[in-house]
Amino acid sequence: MEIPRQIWPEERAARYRAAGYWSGETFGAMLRERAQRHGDRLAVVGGDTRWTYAELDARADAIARGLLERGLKPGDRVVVHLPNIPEFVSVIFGLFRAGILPLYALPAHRITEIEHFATTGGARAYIAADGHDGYDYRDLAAELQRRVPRVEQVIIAGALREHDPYVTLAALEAEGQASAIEPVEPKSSDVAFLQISGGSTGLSKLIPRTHDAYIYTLRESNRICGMTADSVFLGALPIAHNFPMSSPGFLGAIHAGARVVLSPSPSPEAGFPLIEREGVTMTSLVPPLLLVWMEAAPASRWRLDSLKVIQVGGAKLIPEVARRVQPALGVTLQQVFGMAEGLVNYTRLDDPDDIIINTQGRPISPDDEVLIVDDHGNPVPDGEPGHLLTRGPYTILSYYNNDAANARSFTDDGYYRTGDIVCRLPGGYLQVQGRANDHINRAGEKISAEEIEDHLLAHPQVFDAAVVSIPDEYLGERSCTFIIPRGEKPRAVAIKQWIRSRGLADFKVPDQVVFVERFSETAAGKISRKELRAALRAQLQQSEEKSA
Ligand code: OOB
Repeated sequence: MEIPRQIWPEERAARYRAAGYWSGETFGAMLRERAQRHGDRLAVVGGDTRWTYAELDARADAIARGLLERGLKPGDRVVVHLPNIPEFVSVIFGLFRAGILPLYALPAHRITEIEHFATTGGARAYIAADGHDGYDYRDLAAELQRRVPRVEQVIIAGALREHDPYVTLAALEAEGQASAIEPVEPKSSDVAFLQISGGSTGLSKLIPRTHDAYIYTLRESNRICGMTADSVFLGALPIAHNFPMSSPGFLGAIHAGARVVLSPSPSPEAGFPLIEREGVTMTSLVPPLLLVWMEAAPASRWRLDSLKVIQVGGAKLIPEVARRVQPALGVTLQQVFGMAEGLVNYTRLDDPDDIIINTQGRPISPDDEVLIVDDHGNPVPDGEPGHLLTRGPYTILSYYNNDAANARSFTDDGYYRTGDIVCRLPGGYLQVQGRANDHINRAGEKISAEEIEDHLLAHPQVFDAAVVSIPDEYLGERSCTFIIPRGEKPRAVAIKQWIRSRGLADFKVPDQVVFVERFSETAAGKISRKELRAALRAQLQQSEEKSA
């Protein structure tokens, strides 16, 4: 399998370099520079751990050497499956420094997803915590190595059980400290890591991001969001997500020489005490969590007044909620509309309230090219909804190792088809209207209808299944699965249990199960899955309205 690359047409690459967007810096060099400049300042806080920039830098060095000692090579891929613990940060900087590519899995992912990432990414190693949230990742590691023998090594950030054939991160670091290997700095145009896509059609795709392009977004995000060396960023959402990673996120904080505080959970119970104790100034939330925080804040015994800015994104924030953020939490709201493939939009801190409340911001870069087109690819007038296509200095040109998805998702002239329906307003601000494709955006977690339908069809008592998104007051959207039973009707709980038993993330378990005798068909005969899902959604909403 080839090493992941992203190669922009030379004319565009030259332009982005000349404009100073791509500065030639790598992640490894970035951390080294910050450690030299303010080595004694705190970089990462989490649990009982408090690492300065100098300590983080030394750990990253040891991890890089330890990985190379163990036979991993620059360009190799490693699945990183870690919750919000300080080791997340030391591990990825160790990998960056060795030129080895982390592939970020979410803590919620289970064997089926991890196997898919390891296989499509051609991963040679798996780095996981011992346990988190009542789940033991060491069991997953054993199953992964059985299924994907290419994953030769398992590194556990935590403790081993007796007879576990793995190495601990602590042991790897000790090996690295004793090693004389000198890691070779990758090029800034190299791919630094693989992100995973929301997976609108079928399984998640792998997103290769280069040092140059990603560091550009950090630098600009910091400027736009007011992240400085004096900021304290709280990682409340799982930091493997692109949003809390880089908009401006914990990597923005490291770029600024600021402090990163990691919360084991995004709940107010976990986050609020950390805000008071560490003097947190900034965090990022998805809309449903924002609601929970707004609800909890007035009665909380923790002081939250250090908090100045909250980025909210990942799913649509409704204006009625947006309007209440400043009064409820005493912070400036910043809406973020972004995607792991690249393009990120922000409302600016000094934008008028109307813009902050009613739009999802405008692009980071003057060279982000945004096209809004109708179903035939023709541009629509400003203010009218259309498909959002984009290219620019940090939006990818292709997924890794997936020709079919690339043919679908990119135009011949290099635009990424986002799948989002948006309107462009004066000043280039975008308003998200909806989506063209069938995924469910459940509190910011993206679920592919097709992926879940495939698992449901494997159930012996399922004749046919359709998964649709239903508007939900709390989650934004919830997932509802319609099932035509085969033979005896299964129980709804059995269907949910089935999805769990398939080794999938918990957020993919259907929120609602509805049994139907058949799917309606138009007079013309069979209808597309897309039309079918739309018809089922309308049907359910009608019957719910009637019963309300
Ligand atoms: C972020 O990244 P992904 O890759 O998990 O999901 C991207 C998709 C977008 O295409 C859009 O459908 C939806 O998530 N989305 C929003 C939104 N922000 C993202 N829909 C409505 N309003 C918003 N504010 O979710 C992500 C990546 C970087 C920064 C922020 C979010």
